[in-house]
Amino acid sequence: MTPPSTPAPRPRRPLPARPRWPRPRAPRPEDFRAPGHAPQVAARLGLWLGVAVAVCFGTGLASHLAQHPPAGFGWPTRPVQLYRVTQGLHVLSGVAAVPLLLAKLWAVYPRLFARPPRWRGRGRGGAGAGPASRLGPLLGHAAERASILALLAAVFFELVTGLFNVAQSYPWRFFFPAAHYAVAWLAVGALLAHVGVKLPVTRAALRTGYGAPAFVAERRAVLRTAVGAAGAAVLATAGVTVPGLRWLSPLAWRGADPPAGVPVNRTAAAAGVAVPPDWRLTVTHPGGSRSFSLAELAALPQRSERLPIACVEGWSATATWTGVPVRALLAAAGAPAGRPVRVRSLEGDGLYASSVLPAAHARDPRTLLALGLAGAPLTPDHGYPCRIIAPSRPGVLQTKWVTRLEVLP
Ligand SMILES: Nc1nc2c(c(=O)[nH]1)N[C@H]1C(S)=C(S)[C@@H](COP(=O)(O)O)O[C@H]1N2
Ligand SMILES: [Mo]
Repeated sequence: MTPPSTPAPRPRRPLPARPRWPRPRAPRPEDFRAPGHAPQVAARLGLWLGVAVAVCFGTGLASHLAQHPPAGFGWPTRPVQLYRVTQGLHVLSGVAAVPLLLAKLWAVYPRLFARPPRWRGRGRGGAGAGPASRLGPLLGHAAERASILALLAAVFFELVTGLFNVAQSYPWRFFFPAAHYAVAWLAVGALLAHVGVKLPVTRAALRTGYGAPAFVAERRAVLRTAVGAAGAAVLATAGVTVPGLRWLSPLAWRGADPPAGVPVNRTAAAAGVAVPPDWRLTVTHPGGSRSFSLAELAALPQRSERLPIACVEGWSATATWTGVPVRALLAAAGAPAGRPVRVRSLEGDGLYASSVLPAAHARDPRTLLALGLAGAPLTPDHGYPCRIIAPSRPGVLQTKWVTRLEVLP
């Protein structure tokens, strides 16, 4: 037996040269090649978004004025559906803005990778230019970033808090109406600055159609998808306020509650309201006062009106309310006409425990102290024994469980 021969060592082949990967670097705007990232798309999305935001801001301001009328301003009582329409537009334009904003962000986010102009080295100032000539572009870049951050923060805050509000969820410590109103001004200021800065780019992008013919189809598709998504979001929620659309709106946050088809925003139990057996309505005015039992109110001439409750949360519902016209009631109490009236409820405290009927609403023949809804006495949750229902008025001011009307001097 011969021992197994050990094979002669083969000559070592040299390892292939290690491939030289390019050094990793941060992405640049040019790396994002999808045709949808074009200024032509961003400009058009910006227009749609601008319209949605303008409607949202204008109607939001209207709602603020209706709830907190400054001296000398009177929110009109006609058309009867006015507040319902403005608040519906407010909430639905906000809903439309969500997909539009996301699409706009997608279209422009590659710009976030644009690098600030160089501070040292080959500056833009050219040979011999000192650092001072480079400070301008650098500051400009920083200012642009800061303004976009402010714009996004403010708009996101408005859309997110608005959506939480319609869902009646308040997972924060601030007071929603005040914060939502204040930040709206920040958002609009930042938006106006942004539009001003971007106007030349936007104009140029709109003038060049969709750009190179090879990209037209895809750029159009991006735009259509975004606008289609906004439309779908509106239809999916519009039934909350548009009569007849409820069947189409699976995301409507309020339905038509039986039996009257009017949702209940705050139940009597939630408000801690218990009607005492000796309940009376007191009407006071500078010249005296008078009180009425429920039977006495029911014995006054009654009037029925089809009027909507239009909640600030965007939902609305029309129903037939029956009761005593407030102006007739004030006259029966010997109160002077043409004055604003404070309405107080049985709710001890709470933000909506009282409201003020402006003079125009107090003398409007369609403003009722309602005792009934849809042909039946008010249920406790809708405001038994009586509640205010006035035309073109935010729901939050349609005070339930009324116990006192104070004609203001
Ligand atoms: N006293 C009192 N009235 C109130 C409220 C309240 O909380 N307390 N909520 C208001 C709000 S926000 C709305 S939208 C309407 C809803 O009326 P409804 O529950 O009969 O639909 O009542 C208003 N009246
Ligand atoms: Mo409301």
